[in-house]
Amino acid sequence: MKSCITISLVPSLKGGPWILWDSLEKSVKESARLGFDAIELFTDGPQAGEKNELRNLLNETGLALGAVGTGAGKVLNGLTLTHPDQNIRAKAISFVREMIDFGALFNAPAIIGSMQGSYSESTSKQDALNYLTDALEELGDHANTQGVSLIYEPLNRYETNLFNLYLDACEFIDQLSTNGVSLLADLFHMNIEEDSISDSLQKGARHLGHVHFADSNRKPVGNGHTNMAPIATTLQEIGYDGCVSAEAFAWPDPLTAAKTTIDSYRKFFS
Ligand code: LER
Ligand code: MN
Repeated sequence: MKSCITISLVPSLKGGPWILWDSLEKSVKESARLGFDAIELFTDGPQAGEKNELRNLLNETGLALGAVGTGAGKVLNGLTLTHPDQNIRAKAISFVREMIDFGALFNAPAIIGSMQGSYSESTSKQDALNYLTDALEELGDHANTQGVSLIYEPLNRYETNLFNLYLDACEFIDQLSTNGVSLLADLFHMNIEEDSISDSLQKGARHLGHVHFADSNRKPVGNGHTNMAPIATTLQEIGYDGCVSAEAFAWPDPLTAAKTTIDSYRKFFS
């Protein structure tokens, strides 16, 4: 497994669940200094920093790019893959495509979290699921051509009404034709929704592609009441070898949050 930490390059979203908020250079260097293996980037689009800055920083520090988030497509631009307006769905697909290409330059998958949207009065559940299926088929195949996977993330009930449970999302992925999509287990969302996080991870190990590492209250692991030891044991038992990526509030401040996270990672995973 790889220890990974989120870096947001979108200051207007301050207060969101990302740990480091400084410039790309400062955040990458701080992640390396603390001993993380990888970073996960949240950007406003398919670029980070100046030209070649990200590649140079990754080369210099030896860190990997673990994943790129696509949520800015929704939060900043109002796009979702299940929007009732066909034009907006098309723009959402283009945005995710560009994010896949951006991540692929560094061998990193893109994550579809809030970009999945929700069904509503103007889109039936079945229509939304059809739109999501079409988008994931197209984008999963596209990710394959770029040599990366596409990561789909079930979210808690307050953020989507499409898939809240990890195993429901597994069944949904099973019936896709593309093999380009894997799943994200966000331990914060799972703490709200699952009967047992460990059981779900065990039963759905076949699709696990990324983990968001946060405590019950979305603070860095160690500040809440999630029982992390059995979850870590399960991840080891199922042979998960991807990123354990801290997507949590920068509580009480970014540097303390980063330090708490790496300490917790070492406590549970080494
Ligand atoms: C994204 O990874 C996520 O977990 C969402 O809660 C962001 O809104
Ligand atoms: Mn997440």
